[in-house]
Amino acid sequence: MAGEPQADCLFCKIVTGEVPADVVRDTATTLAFRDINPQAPTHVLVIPKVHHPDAASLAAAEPGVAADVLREAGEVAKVEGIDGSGYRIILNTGSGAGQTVFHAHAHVLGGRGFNWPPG
Ligand code: IU
Repeated sequence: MAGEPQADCLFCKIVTGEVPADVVRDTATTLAFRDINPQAPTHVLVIPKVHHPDAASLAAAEPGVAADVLREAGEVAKVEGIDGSGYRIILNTGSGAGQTVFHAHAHVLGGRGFNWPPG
């Protein structure tokens, strides 16, 4: 059922603590932790604690939690000190766009320059 933990989902296991993560922030509805393969000096993932396969599905089913994820992305940028110089919030959606983990997550990237359009 949408929103329920999935036994085979890595990020659900990080939420329960079954799989360890370097946690940056923890709220009632979200968890923020460092990406294991950072693409920038700061690279943090913000996930909802509920399981939805991508950000659009999350927003459709639980818009309040989707808003929590975006708000937390901004809080992460502040505590990591990248809010002044600018940062990226990235929501890869679908394998063709590079999504590899099908539990909604926002990448928060900063601490270096970025190109446009993105690769
Ligand atoms: P993507 O948007 O689905 O491609 O992002 C998934 C991210 O999850 C990716 O940047 C991975 O490096 C990251 N990740 C992680 O932090 N810990 C893990 O155990 C695994 C992937 I697997």
